[in-house]
Amino acid sequence: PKPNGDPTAMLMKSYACQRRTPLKHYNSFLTEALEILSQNAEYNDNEGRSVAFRRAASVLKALPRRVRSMQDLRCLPCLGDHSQRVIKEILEDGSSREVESTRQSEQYQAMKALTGIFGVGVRTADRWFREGLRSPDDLIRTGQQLNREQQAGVQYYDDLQKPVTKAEADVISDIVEKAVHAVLPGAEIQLMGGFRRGKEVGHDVDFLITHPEEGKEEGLMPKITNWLKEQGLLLYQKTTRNSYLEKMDGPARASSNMDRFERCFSIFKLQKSAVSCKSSSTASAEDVSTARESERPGEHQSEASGWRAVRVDLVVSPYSQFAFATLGWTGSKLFERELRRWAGQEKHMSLSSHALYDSKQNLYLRAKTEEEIFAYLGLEFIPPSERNA
Ligand code: DCP
Ligand code: MG
Repeated sequence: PKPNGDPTAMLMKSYACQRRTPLKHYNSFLTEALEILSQNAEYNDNEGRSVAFRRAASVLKALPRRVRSMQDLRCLPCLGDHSQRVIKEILEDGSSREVESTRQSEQYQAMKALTGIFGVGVRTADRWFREGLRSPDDLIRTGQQLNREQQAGVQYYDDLQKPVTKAEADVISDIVEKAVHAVLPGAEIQLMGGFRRGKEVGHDVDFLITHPEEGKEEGLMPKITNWLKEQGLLLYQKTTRNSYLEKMDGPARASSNMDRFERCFSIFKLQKSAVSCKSSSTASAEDVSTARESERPGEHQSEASGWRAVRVDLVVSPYSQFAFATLGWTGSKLFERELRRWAGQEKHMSLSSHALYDSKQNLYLRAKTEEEIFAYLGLEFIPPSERNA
């Protein structure tokens, strides 16, 4: 279709990694609705449908103005019939019946509560839902078998539901930096994920760690976690070893989106007194008054103590893979997915958090910076703050 002189439509590229998507945009009233349908599709194990709704939402996030009529959507990519129907209904009636009934549905609410537990994925949550379980309380009440991760997830459920603020992330950055430098001077630490994209809150705090002398980073994680444990800063941790081998994991497996770095999934014990007054304004009276309607036995009662639990992910990367790891751990998840799709479909390359492989030339493309990777991919460089696709 011809763009008809509408500059917005003309400029809207179809891959999210070709566009600038700021954190704050004009169409949350539409994107939140589409993302509920996306989430619900994910709960129903329908990945294709889930991605379609997420792509539609992402296009609206990149628009420079609020959508007021269906005319505004002319020539925009990624808006399927279903998404358009939902948008039309919201524009005309203020809300979509499908979205509202999904939001209220027992399945959606239970899946949200159950997958909200650290260590619980869609499959496990779905099995529990079919068995009649609806919440963390139900798991305890019925004495469900839980692994160590899920036990921690239930124990710290309320704390881990609360968004982590930037001020809290900064305090944790200082702690991680101190820990890493105590065990390996010269190591470099970078804040990743949503906070690198400029988010003010997150569900966890992500860090990438490396050392300019390749090899020095080997076996680093156990040293970091031991230091943290000795200081009494860790409530839970599970470290998985680096299992990346270029020969085996490169071109053949680069489409798998699980990376193979040495990685630590942890729960930090964060002293509230350590978080500066910047954040005390965000810990409002509301939090306190709405807290504790259902107290779980054995659960940490955050309001009564001087600390809270915070999910922290630590990743160690060899220096030669650091640029790829940085790109892969900055997100958003959709932006990452679109980068890999662009590489494969448009460039005959495979991109992972470890490497970029060019299938035409049969070689690995080395990079020291994110900018170089965008250049190899033939993409304009998009800074982290505009990767909020
Ligand atoms: N990531 C990925 N694949 C994984 C895990 C993470 O590509 N299996 C990337 C994309 C994410 C980033 O790492 O943006 C961090 O993951 P999070 O789940 O922490 O996502 P965010 O940090 O973006 O969001 P939040 O603010 O909810 O933590
Ligand atoms: Mg994160």
